[in-house]
Amino acid sequence: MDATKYIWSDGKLVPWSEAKVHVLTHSLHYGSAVFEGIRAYQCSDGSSAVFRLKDHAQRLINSGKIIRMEIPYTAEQLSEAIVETLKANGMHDAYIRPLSFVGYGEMGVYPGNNPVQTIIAAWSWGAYLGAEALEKGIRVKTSSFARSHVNTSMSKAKAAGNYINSILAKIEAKEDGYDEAIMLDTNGFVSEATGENVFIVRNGIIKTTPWTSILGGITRDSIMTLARDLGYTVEEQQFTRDEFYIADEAFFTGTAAELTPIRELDRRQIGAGHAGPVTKHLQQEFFKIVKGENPKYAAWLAHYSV
Ligand code: PPE
Repeated sequence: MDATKYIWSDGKLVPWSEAKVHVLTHSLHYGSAVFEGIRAYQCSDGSSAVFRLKDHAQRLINSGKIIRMEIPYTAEQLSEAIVETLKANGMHDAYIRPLSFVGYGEMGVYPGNNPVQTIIAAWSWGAYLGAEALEKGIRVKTSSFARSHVNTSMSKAKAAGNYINSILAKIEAKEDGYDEAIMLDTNGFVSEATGENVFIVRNGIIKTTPWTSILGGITRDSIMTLARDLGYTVEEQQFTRDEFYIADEAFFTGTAAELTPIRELDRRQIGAGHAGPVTKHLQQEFFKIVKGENPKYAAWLAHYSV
């Protein structure tokens, strides 16, 4: 990651290298932080736009609510701060990382009256799973680690602590020679990947896992809306790994991963072994939307100029 100029820190723009915390920061010890991943894209008309800015800001607040962390900003205030950060850094496109965390004060699991701090960083982040991945698709393995039970770690919160589960699965997948892992839920159904939601296409029907043990991905929601608008049937339904094996197409969605095709799961080739026609269609239309080339979805874009 290349440094940019400033990080927003509770209302102040701090030089990148000076945005620091104490080593006894509560969140560093217990994972008591919530965060967002947001992308801004340069549009075809030369302007720039943050994709679904308000929805991301609101999800940060919701994540805080779930883990009993009160973030002292409204979604509007967070959205303004995000745009301010992009402008201060002169960024036409960016990956944006807001983070709210429990700061220095008392130690112990109980967060007590420790301050809740918020920062917003932005940097350039290219294709998350590699430049070729968006084109050719990736190789995936079913993790030996299950996604947490719905009453274990509150997956609807984008909480730092939840990512230990993802880190375990990601290390295992990488070391076993795969690009990414999918995790099953504690009932054995496909849940999501380490930082992406998952879709399969079979017999013309698009399926994604229901909003149970997964993060409610904003890209997932965008793709479901887009696909339905394009006339596809989309079902939020549980499915098993063996249904995945015989899917015609499969892909991941996420802010970082965008729409990444899956060409293999557990050494079974998925469909033709490269991005299928539905995947390609949705990917093309998605990239048009984020670049402001489809006026139908103008409400998803928060334009700004640098
Ligand atoms: N599930 C998980 C567990 C997840 O972390 C993400 C985003 C998603 C689904 C997709 O959500 P959305 O971005 O709203 O469509 N993962 C973020 C972090 C990735 C990272 O390595 O850091 C992201 O894509 O920004």
